[in-house]
Amino acid sequence: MSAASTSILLVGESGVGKTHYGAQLLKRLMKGDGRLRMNGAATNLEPFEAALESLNEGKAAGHTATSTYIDSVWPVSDGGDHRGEMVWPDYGGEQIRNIIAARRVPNSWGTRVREAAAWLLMIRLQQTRLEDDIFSRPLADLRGSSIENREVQVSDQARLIELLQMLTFSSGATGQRPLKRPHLGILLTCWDELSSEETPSETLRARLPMLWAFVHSSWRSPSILGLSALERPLSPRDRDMEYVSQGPEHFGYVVEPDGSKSPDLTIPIQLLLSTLR
Ligand SMILES: Nc1nc2c(ncn2[C@@H]2O[C@H](COP(=O)(O)OP(=O)(O)OP(=O)(O)O)[C@@H](O)[C@H]2O)c(=O)[nH]1
Ligand SMILES: [Mg+2]
Repeated sequence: MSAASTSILLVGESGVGKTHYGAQLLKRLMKGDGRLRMNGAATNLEPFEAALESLNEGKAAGHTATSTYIDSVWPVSDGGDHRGEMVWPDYGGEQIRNIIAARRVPNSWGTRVREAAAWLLMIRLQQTRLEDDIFSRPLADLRGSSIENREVQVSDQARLIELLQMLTFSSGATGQRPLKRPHLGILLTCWDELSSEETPSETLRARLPMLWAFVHSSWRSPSILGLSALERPLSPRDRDMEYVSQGPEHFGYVVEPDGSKSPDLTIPIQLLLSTLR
């Protein structure tokens, strides 16, 4: 099997938690006590190592600069037949926002989405606007509001659907639905902020029903998981002394599709990898 056919691309807007997940995952993969471990030399780990240093001090790391576009490629394996590569472009998430706003997929991204066998889309529900959109706003509310001055914004779920449609189009996956390739995983990040007792799929369905429906009509069995890479909020200035004394590797969990929690942060990647045969 060629390396390109088992690569997983991580996609997420700014502030969803890509860098912090990367830092936490890196440590687990190196330690190798989860379902996946590092299987060779990873490239360009600097942004993640810098974030890990902040976590070791009990602090949150900073935002990744927009221009930063470093391909960090991590070879991973489950110790058995499943081997793959995570393509972790530690880009500032504005690049994703720009793709949506400009409706243009840059060449670098075109190549990336074409080469990946699976995409892992990270969404931070707390960051998505829950305001009414045109479909949910009662018409009576519109009466009296000035049409000229009202800024019309597309809802967040419509934006995410558009992003998936653009990426699907540029990947050349224009065949019959549900799509076989690329596989899709959705990771609901910063799960600790949600205080949801439901499964990740139910939570996504309740919060972003149109996106949920789109994803289920376009992919046969998208894997939807929850993630709290840090387990609690951290400040960039004040140190969290428990983090310092216990170490960041004792924090963070994944919520599996059935709702059960596991401290093994490699599960979302391992589940996607196991579908790529
Ligand atoms: N509560 C909580 N906050 C988190 C978690 N993971 C990340 N954060 C916070 O979310 C913010 C954004 O995280 P980043 O990892 O920098 O996000 P990013 O996707 O890399 O963002 P860009 O670099 O701007 O693209 C930071 O302030 C983190 O402290 C988590 O599991 N729980
Ligand atoms: Mg970042």
